[in-house]
Amino acid sequence: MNRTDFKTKYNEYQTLVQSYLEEAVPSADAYPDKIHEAIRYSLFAGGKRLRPVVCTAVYNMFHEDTPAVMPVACALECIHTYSLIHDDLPCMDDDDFRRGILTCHKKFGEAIAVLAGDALLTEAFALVASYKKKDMTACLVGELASACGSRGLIGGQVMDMLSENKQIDAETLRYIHEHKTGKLIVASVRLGALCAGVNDNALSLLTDYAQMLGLAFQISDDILDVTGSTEELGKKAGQDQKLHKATYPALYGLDESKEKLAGVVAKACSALETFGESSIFLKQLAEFVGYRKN
Ligand code: GRG
Repeated sequence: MNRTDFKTKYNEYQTLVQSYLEEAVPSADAYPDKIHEAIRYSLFAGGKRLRPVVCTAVYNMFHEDTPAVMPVACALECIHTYSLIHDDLPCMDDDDFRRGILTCHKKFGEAIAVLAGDALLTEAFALVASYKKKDMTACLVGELASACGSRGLIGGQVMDMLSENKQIDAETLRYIHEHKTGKLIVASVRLGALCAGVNDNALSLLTDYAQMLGLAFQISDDILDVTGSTEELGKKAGQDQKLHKATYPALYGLDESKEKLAGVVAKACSALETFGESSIFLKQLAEFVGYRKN
């Protein structure tokens, strides 16, 4: 699969996700319209749709009926958007721009932004519960819930906040990355695999891949905050340094961070070796995630 084929496939998955979300989320004029306007404002602000694309691609390695996994894939985007809305609030990172436009609280006020995030989190579980294989509902809900709770991304967010303006060690940095960003990416891969009904061995290999993909995502996010522009990122560049955040460049410097990133992308790819040809898209996805521009 060459670069163009990869991009075409990625766009194909993105389009499926976009269409499903359009129908799944109440229209902006549905009563009470203020909350639905806010939800749609953030959800359709032009994100990469990485998590649903990952989930869909993993499912698609084993099954051709790609639309079947959409409720679960789209649930991941709802969770992701909720986390961004809450992360941007004045009581957290206090950001004015996200995905190139005003943050939800800047546009709709803090109370509506909190509620829009809450509604997206809740809606995500309704979507997962609507997955057609009803004997899998409890397993899928459990997987997603544990990725989102205090032992998942909330735990990572807490440690990230508590580490501001502090010198932290490599172990704490790893905890933050594994939880704040990694858990939802790992859940994206595992949910796609569980929906596809893979065996334990395949699930374990895909989980290894997912852990490396999550780490690659976060190292590259840390690097982009230093090397990217506000225009490219759609949010203010240089914020991590300004807030004295725990990051790879802060702990290891830029050059060593780039070396570590290359190692992690390579490990992600090697976890997929046994899947052969069918894993080419996921391998290219690891490179895309590691070396993206936003
Ligand atoms: C529940 C408040 C709360 C936080 C949990 C996930 C998380 C912790 C916070 C999200 C905010 C954040 C800046 C996380 C770090 C990296 C990240 C997830 C960046 C944005 O993800 P992309 O690049 O964004 O996939 P797009 O806009 O493309 O979807």
